[in-house]
Amino acid sequence: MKAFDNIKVLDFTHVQSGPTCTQLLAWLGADVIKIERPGIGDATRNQLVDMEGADSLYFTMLNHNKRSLTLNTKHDGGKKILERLVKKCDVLVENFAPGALDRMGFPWQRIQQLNRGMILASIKGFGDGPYEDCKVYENVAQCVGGAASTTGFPDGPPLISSAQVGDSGTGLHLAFGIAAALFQRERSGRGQRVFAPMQDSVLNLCRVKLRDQQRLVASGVLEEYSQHGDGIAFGDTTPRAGNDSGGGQPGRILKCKGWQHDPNAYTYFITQAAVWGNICELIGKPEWKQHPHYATPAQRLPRLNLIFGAIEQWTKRKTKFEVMAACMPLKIPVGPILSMKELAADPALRKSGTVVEVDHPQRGKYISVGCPIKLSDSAVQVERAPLLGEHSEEILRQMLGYSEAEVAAIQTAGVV
Ligand code: CAO
Repeated sequence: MKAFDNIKVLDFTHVQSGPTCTQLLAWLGADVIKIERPGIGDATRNQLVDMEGADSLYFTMLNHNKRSLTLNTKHDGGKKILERLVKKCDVLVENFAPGALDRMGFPWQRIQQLNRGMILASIKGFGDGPYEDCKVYENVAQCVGGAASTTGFPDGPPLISSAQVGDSGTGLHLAFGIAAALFQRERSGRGQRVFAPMQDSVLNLCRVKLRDQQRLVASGVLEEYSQHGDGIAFGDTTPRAGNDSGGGQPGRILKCKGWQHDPNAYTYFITQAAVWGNICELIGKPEWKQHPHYATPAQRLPRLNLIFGAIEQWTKRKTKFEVMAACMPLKIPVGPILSMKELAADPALRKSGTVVEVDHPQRGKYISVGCPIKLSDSAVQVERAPLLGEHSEEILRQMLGYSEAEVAAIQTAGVV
C-alpha cells in the first residue's frame, strides 16, 4: 500500500515547477496522468538535448512514475475526453500561463460542475495583484521573491541560487496544499482550489531574510554578518550576506587543503555555542574558552572575522573530509562542499534511494534524484519517465472505457 493509492491526478504541468509536484504525488502512489500536446509534448522533452532522438534528462528527471496521454484539448473531441477525465480524477494540477485553463474551456466553475470532489491545484508566477497575468520562470521567481536581493556578496550584484527554490520549491508547496485538500475532502466531501504563487513560495523560503529586515530597522546592524565585523555600515534593507549564517550560531565557508586547485575544497563551519570549548581545543586556542573576548556568543559576535580566520588556519591544513572526520566526534556542525560528481557517487545517497539509476528505452541507464521524503509505510520505486503518448491507448480503453474502434477514430482525428 502507498500513501496516495487510488488517487488519480490529471497532470497538466510542464517545465519544472508543476512536474516536481506531480512527481512527488506519483512517488507516493498516485496514478499521475500527464496530458501533453500530440506530437509536441512537454517542451522540456526537447530542451538541453544531450542525446539525439531521446527525451532529455531535463524531462526524464522530472517526470518519473507518470503515465503519458497525448490529447489536443483545443479540439472538440479532445474536450469531450477531458470532460470524462475530470469526472474520473481526484486532482487536476496545472502550471499554464494565467488564464490558459479558462481559455481551454475549463474554468473552476465548470470543473466543479463536472466533479464536486475535484481539487484544482495551480502554480502561477504571482498571486492576485498587478502582476497576476505575467509569465514567470525560475530565476524571475527568485528575483521577485526576495532570494536574489539577499544572495551573493555585499559588494557584488544580486545572485541566483542554483537550488531551484522558485520551481521545485513552489512544487513542494503545491504538493503540501494538495495533500491537505485531499485530507479535508475526506471529511467535507468537497474539492477546493489550491494555489501556490511562485513569488509567495520563494518569500516563504526567504522568511529569515524578512526577519533580518525587521531586526535591521530596529537596531541598524546585523551582528552575525561579516559586514558588521568589517566595519561597513548597513543600509536600510537586508543586505547580501555572502556565506555568513546563523541565528545564535554563526557560520562561514572556509578553505581546506587543496583549495588553490580544487574549486570545492571548502567546508562549512558553524561555531555552535554548545561546542565552543571543543572548537577552541581543536584549533589550538584553548585560552579562548575563558577569554573575556571570546568566551560567550555576545563577546564573539564583533570578532567573527578574526575567529573564522583562526579556524581557517586549521581547516586549510586538512582536506574537507578530514575536517568532517575530526569535527564529528566533537559534535561540531560542519559540512564539506560536495560537488555534483561526489554526490552522484555517494554510497549513502545511493543506499537510501535519493540517488538512483534508472533504465530508459531511448537513453539506456541514467542517474536521477529519487524521492527525498522517506515514508516508512509507503515505499518508493523510481520508474522511468513515460515516452510521449506511451499510455494514450491504455488510458482511453481501460480508464475511460472507449472501444477499440472508438480509439482508432480518435487517433485518426488527431485528438490523441
Ligand atoms: N492541447 C492543446 N493546447 C494545449 C495543451 C494541450 N494538451 N497544453 C497546453 N496547451 C496550450 C495552452 O492552452 C496555451 O494556449 P493559450 O495560450 O491559447 O491559452 C498554450 O498551450 C501555451 O501554454 P502556456 O502559456 O502555459 O505555455 P508558454 O510556453 O507560453 O509559457 C510558462 C510557459 C512556464 C512561462 C507559463 O506556462 C507560466 O507562466 N506558467 C506559470 C508559472 C510557472 O509554472 N512557471 C515555471 C516554469 S519552469 O521555470
